[in-house]
This record gives sequence, structure tokens and C-alpha cells, in this order.
Amino acid sequence: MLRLITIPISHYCEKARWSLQRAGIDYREERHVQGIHRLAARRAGGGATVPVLVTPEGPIGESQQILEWVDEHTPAEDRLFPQDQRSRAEVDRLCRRFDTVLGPRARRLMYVHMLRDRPLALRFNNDGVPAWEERTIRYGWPAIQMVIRRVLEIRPGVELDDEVAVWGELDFVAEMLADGRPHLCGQRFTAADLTFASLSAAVLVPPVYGVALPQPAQMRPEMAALVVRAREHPAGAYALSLFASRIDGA
Ligand SMILES: N[C@@H](CCC(=O)N[C@@H](CS)C(=O)NCC(=O)O)C(=O)O
Repeated sequence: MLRLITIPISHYCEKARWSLQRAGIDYREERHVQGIHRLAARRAGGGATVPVLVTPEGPIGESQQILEWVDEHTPAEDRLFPQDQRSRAEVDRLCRRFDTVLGPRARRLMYVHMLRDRPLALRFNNDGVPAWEERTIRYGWPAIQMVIRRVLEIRPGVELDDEVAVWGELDFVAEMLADGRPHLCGQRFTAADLTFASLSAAVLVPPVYGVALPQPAQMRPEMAALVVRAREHPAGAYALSLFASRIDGA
């Protein structure tokens, strides 16, 4: 059985989960809280980040490589990466962009808001983690919060820059889709769509996701307004439609 080491709410972990579920590949998820995830990731043979997928051929500690491994175990007609070299280069280019800009910026933006609402953060952060980790994060919240702030380089006002960067990525995607194409690279759903949707989940907090996420009615007004605006953006609506299609196993 494959093992997938995660932080349950992490959008990079959702990317890996989505690819495995879509391919119908069985796996066992091992969930950990922030900070302690590093021990679990290293013990599984990965680096400092999750997801880590432990396969018979060895551990994979980068979400993009997990998608590539999954593709090798998927029938040709359902693959996430095109065979044709030029299309493949375009998918890779988009994935790299989302992984390096949208992923980190959207995550920090949402953490800034989540860290202001401890009850909400604790209610949704710990789904399926070991009981001792849940207790550690609950009682060690001030320390954990400091670690998150340090790792993500959260400084006063950083969320304003992040919001501009995230909306820049949403506009970029909306422009690509404006010619009416069904998916980012044309007719087929590819790794670019899966990566975009997964990583934009940090600001969309979709109702369909690997774990339950807080919905706008449960959030403080400022955070709720941000999520509603992201959902109303054409690119946000596109990502939400991809999440919704997962209910039907797309
Ligand atoms: N390039 C990595 C990024 C993964 C990543 O940043 N994971 C986050 C969770 S969202 C993480 O483990 N952060 C904790 C840390 O850096 O200590 C990938 O695509 O797998």
C-alpha cells in the first residue's frame, strides 16, 4: 500500500491526493500537524515539506514528481501530461508557475487570516492527525504560530502584497480561458488544471476537498469577503467547477 504523508489542509497535499484519487490508485494517508510534519516527512525519506509519497521504488517529496509518478501508473488516455513535446512543455511551464507563485502566495495570504482566528484554525487544522499532535498544537499554539510566521516570513502587511500576487495569477488564468477553451491547455484536463485548482484552494476554500474546510459563513468578515471575491473571479469559478466535478469522479 502506498503511503502519503500530509498536512491535511495543505493545498500541495491536495494536489497529490487529487492525482491519486483521479487515477484510482489506493493509498493510505498519514496526516500530521505543521512542524511535526517535518519529522514524518524525513522519516518517510522525503525532505522538509509534504506531501511525500512512499512508493515501492522509493519516496517522492515533490508534488510535481508525485503527479509524474501517478501518470506512469495511469492509462494513456487519462494521463495528466501530454505525450506531444510542445504541449508537455506548456503544461510544465504552467505547473512551475503555479507551484512557485500561486502556491506560496495564496498559502501565506490565508495563513495571515487563519492565524487571527485561533478557534477556527484549531477546528479545521487537525482532521485525522494523531491525538498527541492535536494536543501539541492546541496547547502549544503560541509557539506553533511563531514557527509558521517565521517559516512563511509573515511580516506586517505582507498579505497586501500576497493578495495582489494571487489576483495577478487569477487574472492570468482567466485571460487564458477567455477564448472559450474548456481547459488551460485546450480540450484536455491536464496537470496544469489540477495544479492551478489545488493551489488556488487556499483562497477558495472549496466545499469539495480532501478534508472539511471552513466556509465563509463561519469566517470573520474580512476573510469571508476575500474568499467570496476569489470565488466570484472567473478563474476562481473555473477552479471551483473542477473541484465540483470530482464528486462525479472526473
Ligand atoms: N515544492 C513542494 C512544496 C510543498 C510545500 O511547500 N509544502 C508545505 C505544505 S503546504 C510544507 O510542507 N510546508 C512546511 C514547511 O516548509 O516547513 C511541493 O510541490 O511538494
